[in-house]
Amino acid sequence: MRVFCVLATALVTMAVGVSGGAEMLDVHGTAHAGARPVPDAVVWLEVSGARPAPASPPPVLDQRNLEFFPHVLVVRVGTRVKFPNNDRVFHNVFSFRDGRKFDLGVYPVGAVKYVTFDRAGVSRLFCNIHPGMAAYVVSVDSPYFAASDSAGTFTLQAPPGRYTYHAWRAGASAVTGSAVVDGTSSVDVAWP
Ligand SMILES: [Cu+2]
Repeated sequence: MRVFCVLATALVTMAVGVSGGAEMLDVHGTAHAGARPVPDAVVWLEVSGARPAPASPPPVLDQRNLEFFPHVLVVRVGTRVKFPNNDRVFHNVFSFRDGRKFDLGVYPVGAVKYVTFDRAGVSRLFCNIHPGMAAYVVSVDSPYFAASDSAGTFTLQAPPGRYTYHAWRAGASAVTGSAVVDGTSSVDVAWP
């Protein structure tokens, strides 16, 4: 019984977090293209005058087994992203086309480098040693965002209200729509 109470309290705390005095609710959603689920879709809620990102451990875009992980990382504008080499071989990370342009050079196993994504946009990342390595960093001008999992589902946290959402996925046009955050409504993100 005691274990159950502790667990129940933990679940409630997770579902209704408090951030800077504003109540935050979970919003669940699915991303799909026709009937097919879309993994690695990025969804964010439009806000004006959002407060600066709180200090937190930097999100990680890892290098291991000759891959970047995650394949798609979504961060808020101004976020410093950590790029460790946790593989068994040298890697390089560069982005030259869109978004944040940089080249971290070739670096050895165990080394860590950082990039701050200071503007909204999509950065395409590659390794100049391994042509098969590719990833995206999507930086959004909102504190309320999520990326979909392999089943196309996602959960983001936001204060209650009505929002416009934006959604991105690789190789398709961005879509937009309305989202209600009330603790029960879900968000359906659909590409044709
Ligand atoms: Cu590489």
